[in-house]
Amino acid sequence: MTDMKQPNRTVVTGKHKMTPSEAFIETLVAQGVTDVFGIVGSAFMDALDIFPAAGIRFIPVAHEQGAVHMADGYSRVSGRHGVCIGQNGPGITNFVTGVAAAYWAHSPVVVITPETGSMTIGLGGFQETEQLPIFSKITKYQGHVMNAKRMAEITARCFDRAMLDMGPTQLNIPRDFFYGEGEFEIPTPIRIGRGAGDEAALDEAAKLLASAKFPVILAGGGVIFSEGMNEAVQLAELLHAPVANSYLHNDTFPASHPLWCGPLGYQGSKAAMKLIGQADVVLALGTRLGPFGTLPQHGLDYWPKNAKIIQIDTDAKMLGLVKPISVGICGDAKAAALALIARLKGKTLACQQNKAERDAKIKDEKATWEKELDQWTHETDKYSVEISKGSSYMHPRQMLRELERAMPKNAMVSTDIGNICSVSNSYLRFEQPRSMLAAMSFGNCGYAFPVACGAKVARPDRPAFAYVGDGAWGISLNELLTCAREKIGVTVVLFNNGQWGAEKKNHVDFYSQRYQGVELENPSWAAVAKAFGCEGITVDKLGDVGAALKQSVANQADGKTTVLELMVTKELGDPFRRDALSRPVRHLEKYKQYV
Ligand SMILES: Cc1ncc(C[n+]2csc(CCOP(=O)(O)OP(=O)(O)O)c2C)c(N)n1
Ligand SMILES: [Mg+2]
Repeated sequence: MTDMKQPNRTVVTGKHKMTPSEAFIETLVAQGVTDVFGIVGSAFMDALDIFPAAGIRFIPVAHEQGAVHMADGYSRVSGRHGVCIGQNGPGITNFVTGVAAAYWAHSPVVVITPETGSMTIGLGGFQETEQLPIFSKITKYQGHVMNAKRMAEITARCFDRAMLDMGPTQLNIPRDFFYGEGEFEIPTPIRIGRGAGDEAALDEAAKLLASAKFPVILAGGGVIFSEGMNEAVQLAELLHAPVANSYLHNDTFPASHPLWCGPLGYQGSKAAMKLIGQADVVLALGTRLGPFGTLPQHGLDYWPKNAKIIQIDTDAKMLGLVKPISVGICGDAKAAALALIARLKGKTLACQQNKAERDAKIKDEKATWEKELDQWTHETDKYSVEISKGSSYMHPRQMLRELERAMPKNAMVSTDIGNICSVSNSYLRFEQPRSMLAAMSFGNCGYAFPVACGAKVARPDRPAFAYVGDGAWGISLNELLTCAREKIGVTVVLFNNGQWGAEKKNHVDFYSQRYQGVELENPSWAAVAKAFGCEGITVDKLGDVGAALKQSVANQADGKTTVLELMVTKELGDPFRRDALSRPVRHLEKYKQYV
């Protein structure tokens, strides 16, 4: 092997003779790329060869879906691009689920998809499929290099557009286009500031807020993307408004703040729901008001029907899409918050007159909810009580409370799709942004673990945790290989209840407990982790949860991943989709008993 020099990250300026591979790599460096996730393939080997020289780490994964999820987690905690690459054909089709998940998480992931060679495309050669249609509905932009001389231009555009539209973009490159030569100039990255939005709309919003008697702020993902948490805090304090987090964005407002009320949505905070239910003006700051995140929960239909809604989002198409609004502002959450503060500061605000009264309500609702959570030690429906009777395992809610207590303050936590992961929503509280990495609206099982791995690569200084059910674990556990090989130390908090619980809950509620494919027979997951070269700890007592979590954090510092296998009962919390299921109706005689 040739002795390699130190990497050089100085991008060439002006026009230079280069190969397209060089132009591609120089553009990556210009865009600040230091890490790329993927599986090696002949399609991009010419470029891969010079990754080290450009100071780019290639992180080989076990499955390409894992590569996209890692790129997603990486971008969500760093605010930088996540990047992944794979082999044309099967490597690229393996990306699909990860890209759809990143799309709905608004993650600026650049998905590099080398394609079959331009001279043979359409002949049905090896590893050929049309790679653009597959991603057309789950990317913000698709760049196709149709001439090798445009390599730098199209590559740069994919990076620029991922940030501009906050979502994945695809860079499709016929594999023969890495070869050859040309005169290239590496484009300077284009980053467009968004600003606060329309002046008249901001005036109107300020007017509504100034006259509000019970304003409530709903802090969404835009607060994070705009780095606007401090501004959200200032605005909330000025209005003395309670603040709810939008669904699965529990890290948009510091949980220790007296105005914080917790998340809305599935398994969210009753305090937040009851308080927003009383609002006369809601300031939806940086949120698209996704339909799933505002559904009735805990028997509370909390969305305030008569309140004036001010919605701020950088994507104008989201304004008023799901919920009727009074004012729509196409703007950056941070800049818009600052513009509203400037308009409201020093003014007489109706909401300041009755601040003490509102304060008392906030305190009261929060205390009531905390007390309810403390006393909610197990699920109380008939099925849950019956199934957990006599079990020596932990009740999920008690276990989640223990995890909450033991969680380091600067933790990054990804959560999967499942019943216990969903229930964890009530117990996940954060002080800083870029900390909660839930599987967002795409809702795919298998998201959390690789996302935590990617987050750890971006922020090795912060402890990383993945909350995963034992079913979803089966989809994602192959990335233990990546952790062991690449010395990525995360903690897998694995909820072992021996079932695909979230779906089983539907069998319980709607199908008279006729179970189909929901029981899981598991090996010892701790032993499996060890066989992969990672650490594994099985915990079945509440008293051991904190110490085990602490041990796993120490292991992270040594670059070791730990699977904490938490043995829990089979009880189940509220279902995901009560809104979308009905009791079965059968007309044919042979199916009549299936009701
Ligand atoms: C990729 C994918 N397949 C299937 C589903 C449907 N699904 C949603 S939740 C769930 C069960 C999750 O089980 P587990 O991970 O064991 O967590 P638990 O519900 O038991 O806490 C399934 C199968 C999904 N969301 N994503
Ligand atoms: Mg399970």
